[in-house]
Amino acid sequence: MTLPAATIRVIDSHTAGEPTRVVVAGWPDLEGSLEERRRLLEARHAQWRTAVVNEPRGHAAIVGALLLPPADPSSLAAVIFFNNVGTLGMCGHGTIGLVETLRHLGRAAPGRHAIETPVGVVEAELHDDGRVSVRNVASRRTAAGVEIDVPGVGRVRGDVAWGGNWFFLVHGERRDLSTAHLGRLGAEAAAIRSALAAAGVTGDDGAEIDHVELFGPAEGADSRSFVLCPGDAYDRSPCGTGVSAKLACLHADGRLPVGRVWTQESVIGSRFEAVIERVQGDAVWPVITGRAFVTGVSTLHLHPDDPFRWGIG
Ligand code: PYC
Repeated sequence: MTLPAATIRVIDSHTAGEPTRVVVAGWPDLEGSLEERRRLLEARHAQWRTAVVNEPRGHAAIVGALLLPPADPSSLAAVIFFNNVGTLGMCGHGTIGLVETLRHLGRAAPGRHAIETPVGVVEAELHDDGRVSVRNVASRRTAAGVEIDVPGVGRVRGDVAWGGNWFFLVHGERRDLSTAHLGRLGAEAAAIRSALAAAGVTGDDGAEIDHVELFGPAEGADSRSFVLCPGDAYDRSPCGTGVSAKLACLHADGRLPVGRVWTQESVIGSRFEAVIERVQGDAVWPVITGRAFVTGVSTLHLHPDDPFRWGIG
């Protein structure tokens, strides 16, 4: 007897060039708090994750967003973000993509909406013109001027910061942040990430620093960046959680007051506008604004005879 193909309904979008694939239906049930469900997704549903975002249905740059009913009925949604290697605490571009997807489905109107993520509740404001502003979780720098020796790169200095994920923000302004140098940028950033792990440099409670940011000058923006994501894809957008981490570092250095707009450009030239809305102690509350566009509405088929039904890798 041939088993029927499992089907998963997804909606694809991109935010400033970075793809998000929202899973609308077809994922097996997960029980518990959002953090417990995130751990279950990692431990027991890894093959569903790889089926959705990995080749042959996806690719390394796609961030998946499992749409779930919120614990608080006044929230718009709950979400667990994931990629080709695991789950993410938060995702700025993904939240913008999720809100645009819900707008496309007729489930989000302009206004402010709470969205539950494993690292806390964020607020997404859908503007009349289609832009979305994400009031992210409290972000902060946890270590400044960390120096490490990176094999093949040399001595590197940077800051460790939390913006919903853990980041290492490399000091210095480089002039080679362009798509012509993606291979070299990715290799250097990956070498820095490995050197941090080898040197025992972590986020809070030993958390792995799985994102690395390189910075350079930009024309008509405050800064340009290259962001390496955990599965080695680079972020096509300026990375919402990465910009949050950047704002925390700028504020800690006395370089960005509350309320001043910071424009961050990605390595492909797309932009987010960001602002620190409030500060308490060493924590800043960033608001990141960008726009997403729906690019596809599909049903993924996982045929039982397909040797790659669970994706490659
Ligand atoms: O926008 O926060 C973000 C993000 C994280 C990983 C990819 N994009």
